[in-house]
Amino acid sequence: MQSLTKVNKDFPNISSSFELLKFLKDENLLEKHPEFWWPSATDFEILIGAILTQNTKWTNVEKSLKNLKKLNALSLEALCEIDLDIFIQAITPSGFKNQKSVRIKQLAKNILEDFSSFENFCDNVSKEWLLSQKGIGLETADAILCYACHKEFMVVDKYTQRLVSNFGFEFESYEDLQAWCEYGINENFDKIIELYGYEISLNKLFCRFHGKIIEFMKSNKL
Ligand code: 39A
Repeated sequence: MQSLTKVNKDFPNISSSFELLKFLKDENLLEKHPEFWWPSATDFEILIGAILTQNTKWTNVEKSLKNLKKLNALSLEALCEIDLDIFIQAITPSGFKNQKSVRIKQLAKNILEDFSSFENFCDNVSKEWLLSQKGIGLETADAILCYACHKEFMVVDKYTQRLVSNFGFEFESYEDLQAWCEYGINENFDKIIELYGYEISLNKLFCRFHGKIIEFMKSNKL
C-alpha cells in the first residue's frame, strides 16, 4: 500500500512512476553508460554480478569479476569445477566470500541440473525457481530476470525506495513498490515511446529506468 509523506521541496511533484521517469530522463544520467545500463561483457557475467553485488559496492564486484575472468571461471561448468578455495580468493573483494562462493557454486550446479545450459535457463527460468535458490531474494531474482534474461521485471532496491520516498511515496513491501514502478510505465507506454522518439522494449525501459535511479542516487543530488 502506498502512502504520501512530506515531499522534499527541491523536487517537482510527481503522481506516478511515469512522471518520475520523465524527471530522470531530463537529467541525462545514462549518456556514458551501456544501452541496458548494466556494464558487462556477457549475460552470464550479469548472473554472477547480481549475486556478488549483494551488500557491497559495485567497484568491488568489478574486481571479483576481473579475477574470475582471469581464471576462466565464467561459465556454469567452470564454476562447478573450480576449487572452492581458489573461488573464494577470487571473489574476496566483494565480501561475504564464504557464503557467496558456496551459493554461486550451488546455483551453477542447479542450473545445469534443471536447465542443462545457461541459454535454456535464461529462456525458461521462473521467478519462483530463482527464489527457491539459497541466497536469492526478490531484488537479486529481479536483477537476474531483467538484466541477464531480458524479461519484463523491474528491479527496485534501496536506492529506488529512498528516491521515491523523497517524492513523498512510501510502500509497505518490495512488491508494492515494484508494482507502482511497473504500473506507471505500462500505463503510459505509448507516451514513453513518443518521448523517446523510437521503439524501445519494455525490458530495456525497465533496465534504463532502474539504471537512471541508481545513477541519480549515486550523483548525490538528493
Ligand atoms: N548496485 C549496483 C550497481 N551500481 C551497478 N552499477 C552501479 C553499475 N550494478 C550494475 C548493479 N548493482
